Amino acid sequence: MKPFTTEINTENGFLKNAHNHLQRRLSSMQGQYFDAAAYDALLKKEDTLVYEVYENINMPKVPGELYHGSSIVHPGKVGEEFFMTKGHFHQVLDTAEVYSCVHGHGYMMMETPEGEWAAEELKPGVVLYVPPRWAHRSINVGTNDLITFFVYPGDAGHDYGSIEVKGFRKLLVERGGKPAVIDNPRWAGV
Ligand code: PAN
Ligand code: ZN
Repeated sequence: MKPFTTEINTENGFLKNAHNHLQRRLSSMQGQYFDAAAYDALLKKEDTLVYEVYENINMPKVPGELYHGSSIVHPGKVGEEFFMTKGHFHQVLDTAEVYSCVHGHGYMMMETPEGEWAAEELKPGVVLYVPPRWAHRSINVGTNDLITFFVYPGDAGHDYGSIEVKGFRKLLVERGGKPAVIDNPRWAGV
């Protein structure tokens, strides 16, 4: 493989020459938002685009490679809960990831299989290190697109399994006009 460049548009997150463009609409996030009635009502109106990812993943799936790209979470809410990515553990749990925020305002919600959790604020200039073993989900709490640039090892893979079933332990919702962390009522054992 030869060196190559791509170019990120810091206003809209578009990654020129990206190998892959993924779009996730509300309909592909069934069961992910805690307010099911609000989800159904919103989906009835429109199958809104929630987030997009431009990625360079055409390299071999080996630890020495670095998959990278941009993630754009559009602004919006389902009930009180902010628009967010599905979120995942890495399939190879012992792999880390770096996120750099280039636009907008959000949080990264994170947790380990052992029950630790953390929510770090994302705003332009912030570089976040997601250590090995920490599941991660980007959440847009602002009124503009939340745009991040991410880099992770080529062998990491994605494990959506447990999060699709019960979500993260904590949710980020709007309370009194501000983002607030609450317990996820759907989380098994709660
Ligand atoms: C990112 C994420 C991206 C979309 O590339 O995959 O932000 O989020 P979901 O994969 O949770 O839908 C990353 O963390 N890769 O490892
Ligand atoms: Zn990841």
